[in-house]
Amino acid sequence: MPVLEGSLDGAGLRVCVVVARWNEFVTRRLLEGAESCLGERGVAKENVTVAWVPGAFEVPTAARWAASSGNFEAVICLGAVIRGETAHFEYVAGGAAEGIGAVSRETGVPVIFGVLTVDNVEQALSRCGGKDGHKGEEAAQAAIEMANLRKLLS
Ligand code: INI
Repeated sequence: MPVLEGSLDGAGLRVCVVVARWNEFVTRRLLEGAESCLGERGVAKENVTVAWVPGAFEVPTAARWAASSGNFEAVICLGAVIRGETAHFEYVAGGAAEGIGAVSRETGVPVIFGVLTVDNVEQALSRCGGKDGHKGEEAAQAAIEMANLRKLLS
């Protein structure tokens, strides 16, 4: 029985990182983690494109532009939606999650969900280099693995 797994070798991959400016003090950390992980895994600096958007709600739209361009093997979506700061948390977080999933399924390009949906700032910071790991790095790793798995399966 064949068992396939995408490697974590990023050589030759072209990656677009879509990052929300809202809560930039968090999303910039997510971006730094993603960029350093991509570099460590062998993705060339010139093959990483960063696209800033206003907030998490806009992330799926830019991700679709990138995914359907044919220019990237993977798209990483980064954002931070913090419940305490918005009365429409569910709409923003849900819209981002639903939209990102839809782009990935409809284009076939791995579009990785690196949007934090948390209750407060403390939880957000602990997930971008604090005690709960680094979601930016995790998203970058998932992007490489999925891009390489796609090559094996299609
Ligand atoms: N966008 C975020 O990325 N995080 C948030 O916590 C947030 N809050 O709190 O409202 C947020 N709102 C902006 C939203 O993503 C859109 O940019 C805006 O509604 C314009 O469409």
